[in-house]
Amino acid sequence: MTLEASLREARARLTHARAVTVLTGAGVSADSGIPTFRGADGLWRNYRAEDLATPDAFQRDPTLVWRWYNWRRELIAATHPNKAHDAIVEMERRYEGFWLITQNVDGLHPAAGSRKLSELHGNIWKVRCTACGQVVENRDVPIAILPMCRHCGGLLRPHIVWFGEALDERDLDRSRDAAQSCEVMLIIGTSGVVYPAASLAPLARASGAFVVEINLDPTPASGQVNLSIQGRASDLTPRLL
Ligand code: BV8
Ligand code: ZN
Repeated sequence: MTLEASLREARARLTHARAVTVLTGAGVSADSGIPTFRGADGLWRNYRAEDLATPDAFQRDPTLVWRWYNWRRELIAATHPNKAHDAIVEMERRYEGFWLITQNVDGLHPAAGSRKLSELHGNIWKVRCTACGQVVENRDVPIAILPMCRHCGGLLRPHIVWFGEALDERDLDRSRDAAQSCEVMLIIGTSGVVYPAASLAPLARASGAFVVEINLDPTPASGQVNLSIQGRASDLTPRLL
């Protein structure tokens, strides 16, 4: 099917939909200049996820982990939402039943104006106290290392879900509900390898949704969706409106 035909089919499905759910990954922020995780310019290229985005790494060397997150804060602070983020905000306005599920921690979706969203893996602009659990927003670039809790003096960590850590149950429940109740699910810019986020598209499909993937490269999900459209999220997402 040509690109034009695929976009036409996706638009037709969206026109008749009452409820739409969107799932995004790092590919939706790539055109804002934020490197993805597993692509050629991937974030993990210089670091291995296992070395840094884990509770053990933070336990072992919190300074190294905070240095890595400061590097990402500086990177992200210089970026802005792109046309893909804006198009998703427009969808939130158009559909009475709308939910956005993002795996991204860069905060570009709320910055663009998305409100009906779950940040499944947390948000780089929030910190959590390892002692009292208080979560606060902190936009220092860089954040002074090692940051301590104003409330109790405990060590602060990024409010981000690391590998081996459980996702927030409410976020997961809300996301599963949004996957099961939508007529159309858009999967945009994710390699579909990280669980449990990667289980949401099959869940939507099994619940009868028409699932559309927009991604630069084929992914393990490409064969399982109803429509797989290859291209840049910032180019294709606005063309779905
Ligand atoms: C958990 C935080 C259990 C760090 C991240 C089976 C079931 C359950 C768990 C597992 C399982 N198998 C393995 C696991 C463990 C693990 C996992 O899934 N591992 C994978 C690697 C195999 N899962 C976990 O550990 C999760 N926790 O399950 O805990 C548990 C339960 C109860 C009690 C205790 C424990 C936690 C997962 C969260 C991990 N945290 N990040 C940080 O970000 O600082 S994951 C990390 O990968 C990022 O958050 C990112 O969001 C996520 C997914 O990556 P993508 O967004 O897809 O990015 P990627 O680069 O991979 O792909 C980008 C895509 O975009 C590419 O396809 C590319 O082609 C495309 N693209 C590029 N440019 C563009 C584009 N597309 C469009 N336009 C463009 N311009
Ligand atoms: Zn505290």
